[in-house]
Amino acid sequence: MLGNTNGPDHEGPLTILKLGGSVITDKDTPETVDDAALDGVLDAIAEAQPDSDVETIDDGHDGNQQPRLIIVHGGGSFGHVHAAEHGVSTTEGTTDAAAGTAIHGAMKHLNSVVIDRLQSRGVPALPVHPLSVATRNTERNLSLPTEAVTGLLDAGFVPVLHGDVISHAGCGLTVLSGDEIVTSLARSLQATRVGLCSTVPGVLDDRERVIASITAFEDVESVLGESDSTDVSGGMAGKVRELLALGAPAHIFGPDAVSTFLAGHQAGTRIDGR
Ligand code: IP8
Repeated sequence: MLGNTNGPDHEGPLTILKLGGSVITDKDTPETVDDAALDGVLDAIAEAQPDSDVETIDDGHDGNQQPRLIIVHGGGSFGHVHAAEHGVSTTEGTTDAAAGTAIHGAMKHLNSVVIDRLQSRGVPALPVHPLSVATRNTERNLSLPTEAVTGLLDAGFVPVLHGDVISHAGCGLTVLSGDEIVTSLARSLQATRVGLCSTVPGVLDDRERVIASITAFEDVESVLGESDSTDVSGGMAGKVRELLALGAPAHIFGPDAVSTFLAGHQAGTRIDGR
């Protein structure tokens, strides 16, 4: 469990923001970006950047107190369409390299759109492709080394990772979801705050109202239903359970609340199991 609120002493607070694939793509049309939605969230990210100039962010040996940001995005109509076509999921693998490049290639394409649009807004975004660094063992445990990400952060960049296919012992390649990337990085890098930008404005109660705060799963179990702890692919119950165990405050919110979240305020549902 993480106890810190600001990361290691010499580093600034670390925020991890996930952009849901359903938010930034048109889920009904294969490999199609939802331009208005993507531009809206990227505008909010650009406006929240304290200083987009890499050279002025790096202050050498004294350490970098600048807030740090990692962006992760999901697959939407890019990765998921190809994954479904090839029967690949977080548990069903493929040993077909062409299937792997079809899924990975679609995600790289979406990632390049996100990166280009962030850079055009002055955000020093650079890609980190999980396929090249992450793996799962036979017990399904994820290993996601962080050096590539921390190296970019230390140099003042904004790393942008994405759901992907990765090697999985005994299965060939399986899907690594953006949510898993977020929780893995939040733990290993002791994130200060985590935000999941989703198509819904938060975790909803049985009358479709946003629940402001969740501190224990029992509080929402009757509304969300049982969660299978092995369900990493999206159900809200599983998501809430994962986020409660994170050791850092997490928020689930809609696209309109990205600015609010990045400004450090309450956005959507705050989930904090500490
Ligand atoms: O949309 C899945 O990422 P997610 C990415 O975060 C692929 O679940 C490759 C389908």
